[in-house]
Amino acid sequence: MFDKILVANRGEIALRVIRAAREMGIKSVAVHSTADADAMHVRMADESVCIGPPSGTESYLSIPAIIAACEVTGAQAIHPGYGFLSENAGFVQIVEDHGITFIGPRAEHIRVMGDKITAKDTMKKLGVPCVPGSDGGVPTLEAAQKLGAEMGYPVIIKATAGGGGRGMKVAQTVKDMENAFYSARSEAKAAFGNDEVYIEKYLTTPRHIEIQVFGDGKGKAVHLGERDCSLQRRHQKVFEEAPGPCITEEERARIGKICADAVAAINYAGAGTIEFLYEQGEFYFIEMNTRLQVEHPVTEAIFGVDLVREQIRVAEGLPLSFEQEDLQINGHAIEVRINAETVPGFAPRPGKITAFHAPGGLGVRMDSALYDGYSIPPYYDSLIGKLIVHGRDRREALARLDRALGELIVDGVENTTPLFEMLLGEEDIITGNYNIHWLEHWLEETFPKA
Ligand code: MV4
Repeated sequence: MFDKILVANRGEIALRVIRAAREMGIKSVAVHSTADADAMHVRMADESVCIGPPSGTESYLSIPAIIAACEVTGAQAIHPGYGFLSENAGFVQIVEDHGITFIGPRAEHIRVMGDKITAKDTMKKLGVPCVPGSDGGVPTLEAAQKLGAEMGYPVIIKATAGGGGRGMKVAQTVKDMENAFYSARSEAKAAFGNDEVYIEKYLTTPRHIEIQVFGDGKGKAVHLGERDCSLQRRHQKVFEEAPGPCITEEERARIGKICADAVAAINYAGAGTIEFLYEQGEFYFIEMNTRLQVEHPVTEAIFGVDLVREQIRVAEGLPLSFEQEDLQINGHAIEVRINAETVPGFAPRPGKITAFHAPGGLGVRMDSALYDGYSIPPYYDSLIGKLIVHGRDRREALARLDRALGELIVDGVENTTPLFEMLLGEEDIITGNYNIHWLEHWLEETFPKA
């Protein structure tokens, strides 16, 4: 059993991990940059270590500083949160080489899923349905054109080192192929130092449905249903819900079992998310995330489980604390991301919080590291809070979201709260009738040329 863990992150996710640790009787160590000396995660942890200057590269991404912080505090394990070092296989290797436990999957699984061609090939062999496309990398324009002709347009060209929407180009017709192919390749080279690309049939109006999985690292795994994360802007999710408004119980059981069996077969350890595009009743694998995700609380709400506690248990070598049959969905949950950004421009707005009041009451959870008088530093992500509501059904969750947004006070910095008040008035949001393009179209028509 661990008696002390280090949290290699900041903001609300650092609090999330510190809270789980405390409930388990485990002491926590916060690390922080000089810009975060007054941050809530530093106050809430049992101990803290300053690991560097404001820049993320020199602090939360500094592997030597984090390993040293573990050594001076005697922390036996590291929880990476999301972002930063959470999907860095090299970091995991170094952590393990120092006799410290990484709370997350093995380096090998992070590496496999980080290369999107290898991830897809692995999933395909494990029986997970994938988007039709090239078998592996496409080395030349001629090969790309041949595939386009065989598959039919539109097609999408993706960087194997990409993910999360970076380095993708759509070719609507054969005429676009030359441009799309070479620009995808050169963007990939510039962004990732790897110009390998692959090609898929482009799905025009899918939803983004992701399946939460959890493995014990010893061949056992479960799924915790899906989240619909289709409401995104420039590949940044803004609103997530579980269960997916368009997914039937039969579809969930079928794709869920496929995903749980796949991760069980590779002895996957801990939390993972298998991302799909969903169109006309079919699931198409696109990527797997080997971390705890920002939107994990909607899954926690409907299943009544603590996913961070479970991650820590699996890292300690304990079995999963639930079987698939124990996992029953109760009601509906929605998360909205409160970002310190303008609406509708989404320009970052760091600055001082002059008043903060978190909503409360039945079915309301606010995960935030804000407090009155806190200054949001300009160096990091603009996520300042997640409001998660849970109701007996989707209608109740929506009503509760409306009520909770009314109680929320975040004064001093512009933030995305007004966006959600507007979205709750939209028929398509009320009925769940949206896809991955809905939000950007709505923003364009609601805020013309803004
Ligand atoms: C696609 C696609 C359509 N067809 N692949 C964007 C992020 C990355 N994870 C995969 N992405 C997409 N892949 C095929 N074959 C459309 C997208 C996409 C998207 C996916 C999920 C959520 C929002 C999106 C917004 C634009 C494009």
